[in-house]
Amino acid sequence: MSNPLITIERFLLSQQPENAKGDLTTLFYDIALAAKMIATQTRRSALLDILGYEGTTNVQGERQRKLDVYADDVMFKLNDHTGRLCAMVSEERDDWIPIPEVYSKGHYILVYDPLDGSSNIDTNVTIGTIFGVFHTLDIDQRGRIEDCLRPGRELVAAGYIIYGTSTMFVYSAGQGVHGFTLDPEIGEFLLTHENMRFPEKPAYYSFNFGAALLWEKGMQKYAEWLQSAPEPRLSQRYIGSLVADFHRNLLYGGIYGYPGEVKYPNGKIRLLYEAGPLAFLAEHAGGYGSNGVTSLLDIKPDSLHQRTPVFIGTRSLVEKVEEFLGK
Ligand code: AFP
Repeated sequence: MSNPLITIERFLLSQQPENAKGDLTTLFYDIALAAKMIATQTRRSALLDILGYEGTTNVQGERQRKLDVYADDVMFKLNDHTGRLCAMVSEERDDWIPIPEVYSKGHYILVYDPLDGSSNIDTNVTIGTIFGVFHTLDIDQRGRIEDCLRPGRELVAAGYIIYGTSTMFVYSAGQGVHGFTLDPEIGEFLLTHENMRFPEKPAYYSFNFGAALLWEKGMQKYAEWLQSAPEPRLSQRYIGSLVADFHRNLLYGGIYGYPGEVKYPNGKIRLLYEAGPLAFLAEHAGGYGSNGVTSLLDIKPDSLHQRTPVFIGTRSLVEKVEEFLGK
């Protein structure tokens, strides 16, 4: 018998606890809608002549591209008025985002990187959106900075959207990691990857070896180990687009790493809305995310856009980094 066709809506409803109000379910549904809008624009971007720099600089000091701005706008506008959120944090905005007073507020905080890997856009390389969801600390308040500065361990859900040869929505609300593929003809996400787990035997490692001479000794030794010790031999694959590298390693097994180095002494990846949500997904798929010393999920950010070294993927490979960096 062939597999049943299950839409994202049907799957989300089937996962919803009986007494739940459905706020989280509808939040996911709106993020899936954002995914469709961003995917459509991404596919048409060259045609619409919107590629190129926007001319503004975001909080990371990186030049924003028009698609980043569009993706940020879509995420914000689909979520500010729904009454489900009490705050948001976006990679593209300096400060946390309160819900406008004219709208009612809800219990959740949404943190997101609307378009990660945007330096790859002009070359048609896969990019992604990352998001995480926290519950408010005080249900009677409208949302405060302390609701946003939270360790990944307190996430109630996380996910990413990957804009590749197909568009996929991957999420976990703590009961497995599930992936849906967009059928562009009918505009629906269909369940294609139920209960994703890192395979036992990894296949890949993903580091920017262009920076290897700038890494600390322990990191260089780990790289040597990766290149010589594992059986069967691992292959190197590095896209330089976090979601794409993470997604491939989730499907085939492997590790993505961005250590500290001279240009980025604390690593390049952001803790709150990139490393934390992906570490949450990794743990729910049998993997692990670390800063080289401790779980990424146990680090409470001091600031919204804090960076961290990241090692994430197959548990045994990530634990090995901790061993080498601890030596
Ligand atoms: P951009 O959004 O500027 O393309 O950065 C992407 C990213 O944060 C992450 O997705 C990549 O893994 C990493 O940077 C690549 O950085 P390097 O080019 O230094 O390897």
